[in-house]
Amino acid sequence: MKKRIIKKIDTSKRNFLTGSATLAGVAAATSVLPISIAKANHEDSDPKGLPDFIKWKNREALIVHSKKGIEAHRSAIGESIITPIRNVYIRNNMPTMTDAQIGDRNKWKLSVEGVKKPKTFTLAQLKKLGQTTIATVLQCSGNGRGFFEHGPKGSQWRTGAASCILWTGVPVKKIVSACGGIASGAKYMTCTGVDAPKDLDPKKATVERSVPLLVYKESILAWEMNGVPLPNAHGGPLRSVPPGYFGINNVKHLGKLAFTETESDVKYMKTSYRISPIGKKGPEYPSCWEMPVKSWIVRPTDETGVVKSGKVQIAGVAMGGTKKISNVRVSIDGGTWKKAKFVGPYLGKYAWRQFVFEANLAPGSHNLASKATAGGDSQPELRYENRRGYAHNGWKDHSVNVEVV
Ligand SMILES: Nc1nc2c(c(=O)[nH]1)N[C@H]1C(S)=C(S)[C@@H](COP(=O)(O)O)O[C@H]1N2
Ligand SMILES: [Mo]
Repeated sequence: MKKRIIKKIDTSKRNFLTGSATLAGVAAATSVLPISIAKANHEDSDPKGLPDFIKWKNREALIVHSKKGIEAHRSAIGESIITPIRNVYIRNNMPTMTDAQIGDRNKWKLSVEGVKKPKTFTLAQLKKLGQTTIATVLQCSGNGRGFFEHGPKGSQWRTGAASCILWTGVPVKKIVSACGGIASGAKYMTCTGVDAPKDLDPKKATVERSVPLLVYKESILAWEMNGVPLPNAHGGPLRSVPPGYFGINNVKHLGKLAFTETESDVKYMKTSYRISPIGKKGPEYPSCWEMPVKSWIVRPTDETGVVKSGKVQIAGVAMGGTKKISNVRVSIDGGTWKKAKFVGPYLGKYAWRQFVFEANLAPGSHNLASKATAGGDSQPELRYENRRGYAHNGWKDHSVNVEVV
């Protein structure tokens, strides 16, 4: 096993603020406190630098799979409940919109359709309708894909295409009432991003996602993330947040909110993000919607350095998707389970819950695993094999092996 080096980040070096950082990006970057995290062994696994549009992010915390897929190291997401923006993963189907494309943020337009009185709002007008703050887990449907053995296409995420975010924005309910209510016959809330480059076929490039209608009651359209204006890279100036639903349904650069009788027929709804058996695909398979219960250990891991025998704090995060987490159990021997303690604040059922289990570890190899329960569902031992490696919540693959000395 490779030894990882712990390194204190020198926050006096503000050179991440140069380059193409946007105003919101700068705000995001400077809003975090100095932290100490594990430095990856970049030599073999991770030689790439950060792409220009996220130069302000925390290079030490991230694994760069490609320009469109950047995840956080296991030890870089969960030490405090809210994930610092500089450590939050990026998944782009389409390129992040630039300041020039976005223009004046307050004049950003959102059209609302499938309501009694369709309207177009500017962001400034939306801000006058109401505001709230919610904590949710943002997680890519493919988080954990790297554990599948059949080699599914896409970023080989392990645990780090996930984060816990505080979003501020307007409840969709408020928009609905400002538009006289939902038109009759609607069965879905459909959100459309306007990031697709104009020269591409809109049916193939538009990120448009439908979720079951009632999700609107809990959803917000957010313009702030962890207390700063939503950075372009995370979908600024406006993004939909349907709590408990996989990342893809959290549409960035939101230009349209519609209540529709049918699901969108764009590729990203119809055929992509469908959980199908290996070798099969098509719109008849379930969409990546609600996230299943899941947990994983963030410390100790093989990234956090040498573990000394004796009392060890095993810490992790647990999420219930749309359900409240009821308990987390930890095993230090790959099979016997004991209850872990919840620590940190309860930020509502859509946030994740930090847990700690105090173990007595003898020298030698240990397999540390966690298993969460929410709304009566417990994590399965094994992954559900599927073509694109979606929705992995099996506890075994997510366990960690540590060497105790
Ligand atoms: N408009 C738009 N929305 C989008 C995407 C995109 O490319 N364009 N990517 C989706 C995917 S697959 C995920 S996992 C999340 C990633 O959000 P993040 O990059 O802010 O972490 O945004 C989703 N919303
Ligand atoms: Mo995703």
